Parts: sequence; C-alpha cells; structure tokens
Amino acid sequence: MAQEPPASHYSTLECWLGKLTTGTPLLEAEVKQLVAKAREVLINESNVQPVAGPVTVCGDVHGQWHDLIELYRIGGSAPDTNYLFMGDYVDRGYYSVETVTLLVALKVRYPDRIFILRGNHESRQITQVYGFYDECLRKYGTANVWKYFTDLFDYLPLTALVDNQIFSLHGGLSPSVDTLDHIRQLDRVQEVPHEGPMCDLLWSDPDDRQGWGISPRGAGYTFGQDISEQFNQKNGLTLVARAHQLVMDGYNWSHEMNVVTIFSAPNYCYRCGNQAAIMEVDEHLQKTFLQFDPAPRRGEPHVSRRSPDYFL
Ligand SMILES: [Mn+2]
Repeated sequence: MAQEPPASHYSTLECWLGKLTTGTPLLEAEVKQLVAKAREVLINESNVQPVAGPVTVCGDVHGQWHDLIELYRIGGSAPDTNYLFMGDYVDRGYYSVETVTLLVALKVRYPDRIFILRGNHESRQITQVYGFYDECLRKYGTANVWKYFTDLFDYLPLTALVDNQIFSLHGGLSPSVDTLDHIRQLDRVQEVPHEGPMCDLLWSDPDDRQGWGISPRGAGYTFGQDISEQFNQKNGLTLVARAHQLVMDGYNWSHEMNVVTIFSAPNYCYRCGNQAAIMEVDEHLQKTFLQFDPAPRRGEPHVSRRSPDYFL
C-alpha cells in the first residue's frame, strides 16, 4: 500500500489552491515543488487510465482561467464532483499559467478524483508558438516555469477509460492502433512525436468521409464512422469522447453517437462566440450535457452572444 503523505503535504496544497482559485500564480519555487509532486502521481497512471463514474468529462480550456472557475461553479467543486479533463489547458487564452497550475494542484490534492490527460498543446514545440512560453516569460521573467510544466506534460496519460465503456482522449483514433492494449504498451514519457500512434491520439479528428483521411492540421488523421464503429466494437466500448475541435454548442455528437466532441472554452480566443459544455456521466453511464457562457473578466463588460440582457 502507498505511504500516506505527511499532514504538511495537504496544508501546503490547500494554501496553493487558495491562491490559485483566486487567480494568483504560485511562486517559481512553489511550481517546482508542485510539479515534482505531480510527477510522482502521474508516473503511476496508465496510458489508458481507468476512471470510475460518476465523472464529469471536459474538453479544451486553453488558458481561459476565468471560464475554468465558471466550469467549476456549474459542474460542482472538487472533490464533490469527479473530473476528467481531456487536454489543451495551455495556449491561446491569456491565463495558461493560472489554468494549468490550478489543474495540476487539484490533481495532486485529489489524485483519485481528478484526471488530466495530455492534449496536443501539452508540448514543448506547440507552446513556443501559441502562447504558454511567452506567458511564462512575461509572468516569471525566465523560462523555468515553462520548462517545469513541459517536462511534466511528458507524464500525462494519453487516454482514459470510464467504467470500461467510454474511451476518452484529446484527438482521436490512429490507423496504427486497433486495441486499447496496444495503447497501454506505448512509451508515453516523451515529447509528442510528429507521427505515429501517440501523435495520432492527440491530433486526429472524426470526419463525415469513411475510412482514414489526410488531416488538414498536418498531424494525425481524419477517421470515418466505419473506423469508429469498428474500434468501439472491437474494444467493447459504447463511445469515444474527445475534445480538440471547436463546436459552437460546446458538444457535438457524430458517427451516429459513436463519437462525441466536448469543448469547454466558451467564446474561444475571446472572439469565437461559441458556448462551452461539459458532460456529466452518472453511475449508470447516463450522459447529461451542461452548457455555459463566458465568465465576466475583471475590467471588462460581460458581453454574451446568448444573453444580451444580462447587463441591462
Ligand atoms: Mn487540441
């Protein structure tokens, strides 16, 4: 049996969570400590991490910390609600530091209640282009915090399996992966490769065309309903739940309900006008979608496409 952590472990984490839930970044030395604790938790998780229902499944957050707090308000706080986040915590939004630090701290505080998978943005290469690297430099003055987190990202599980039925991951299926056992055998502790099974799981998208297709993203593949049906049948699954694509209602069924896309960044990039959603899965695997709009940010008027009378 694993050794109980000392009481100071919890009081330190509670202190950090107090800061992080009010939007205060941790000090660089605190991030270093947090990441070391997180590595010890994540290294023991599987590439296909088992998750028990009830659990609330979430898609991309992309540095929209205010909206992550709104997600918690709507979905319920940890540890009363169990969460499974399917990647893309950083980049695009302006609060990647606050967002990823909060999620990692929750993971360390409640390791059996919160699960965080790897998205294609949890990568050294992508974060140098889309915002997280620059944000770390701006907020800390050095790239150390970026280095701590991107080193940690190598340990994030690639996929999860909810009650042996719902296969969850950031992107989608891979032509080089037929079975969950194949995924379990991958060596995931590395930068996201440019091709191959690990890349595909984080980059692929479902498509209306049958079979495998070339992805316009330049990584991963597109896969048709025939592929989803075969994969679900072969692995005894009822559903593939994934994120990675902006969908205007926050969730979108495809492939005759073999696949669902969940996107949890409302008004993505502060201009897309989309709703966000999360998917509650109960102990009988019944699914309920909760949609939400952007949270007001300090110093800005709350402008929502859906409820223009909010500020009248
Ligand atoms: Mn993505």
